[in-house]
Amino acid sequence: MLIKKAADILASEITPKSLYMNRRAFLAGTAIAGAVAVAGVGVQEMASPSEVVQANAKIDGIRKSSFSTTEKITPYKDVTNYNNYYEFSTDKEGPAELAKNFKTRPWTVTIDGLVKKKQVLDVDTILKMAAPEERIYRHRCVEGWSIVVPWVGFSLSELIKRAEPLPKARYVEFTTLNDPQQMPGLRVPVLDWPYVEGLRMDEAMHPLALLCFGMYGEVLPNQDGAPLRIVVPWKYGFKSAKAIVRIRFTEEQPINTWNKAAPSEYGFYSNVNPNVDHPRWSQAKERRLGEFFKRPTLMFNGYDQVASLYSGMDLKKYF
Ligand SMILES: Nc1nc2c(c(=O)[nH]1)N[C@H]1C(S)=C(S)[C@@H](COP(=O)(O)O)O[C@H]1N2
Ligand SMILES: [Mo]
Repeated sequence: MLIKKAADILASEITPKSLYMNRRAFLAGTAIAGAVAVAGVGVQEMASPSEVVQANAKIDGIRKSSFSTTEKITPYKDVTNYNNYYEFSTDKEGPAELAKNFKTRPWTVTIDGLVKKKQVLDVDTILKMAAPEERIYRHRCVEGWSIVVPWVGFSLSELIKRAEPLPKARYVEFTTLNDPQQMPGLRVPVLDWPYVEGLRMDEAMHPLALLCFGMYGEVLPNQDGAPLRIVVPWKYGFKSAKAIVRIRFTEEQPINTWNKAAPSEYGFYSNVNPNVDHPRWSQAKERRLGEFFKRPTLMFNGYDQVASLYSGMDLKKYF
């Protein structure tokens, strides 16, 4: 997306000193955030020392889902070697290699904000909340490519309802891990880290919104967002945050990272919409990874069942 900007910053602005200072500020910040989280939140299920997860480990007991498309599945090697994951690299071929040794255990997710049950949950506790389903979804990147992926997970609503949001909670915010030791892209100020995304509560509660921890029958590869990510198939790919560590319930609309970076190009809603061009390119067509000819992009990426969430909204204004 902002690759040119990243290259410019890289060439001109980063000095070893500024990197060093950023890193110190980061370390101080996490120490404080950690203390606040433990003091202010009922730690119900703190990380039990979970075992290391093997890459490509099979997930047992996966059910099929009626939400799956019957379209041709994109080859695994394409989906796992062409990734947007700026915490590792702005180069799409980069994350596969750079995320190889990323540690996904122990891993906790902080649930906070406007909920009855503020808590810090071990990721393995979350994975046991509901039976895993295979959801074969179309996935459309704002940049014009798309993939069809057999994700594994369950509806995000399963987690949300257990957290018991307060009536005031109107939005859900997702935050990605911010660990520059492990994620080299975080040392480049191409985005305002950490990566933050959000959904309106009714979007997050829609059964299609997936809390995802696997693909192709196996645990998520690191470059695709292990150990836990969101997949919102009717929205452009950047709404689907990877490696999430915090789920916060808010009254105000969250400020999502890409909207902050380029508000005229990336909105909060970002529903797939062939009729609303990106300021720098058309969104009318897309290219499936591994295919040559482009195909038309469908409204809501073909997920018409979400249309009622937006009835009465001007989707050109709320892009
Ligand atoms: N934390 C984080 N999540 C992210 C991104 C990112 O850079 N960082 N990129 C987004 C974009 S632009 C896309 S298209 C999808 C890509 O997911 P995939 O690599 O599994 O295909 O992840 C999204 N989630
Ligand atoms: Mo994307």
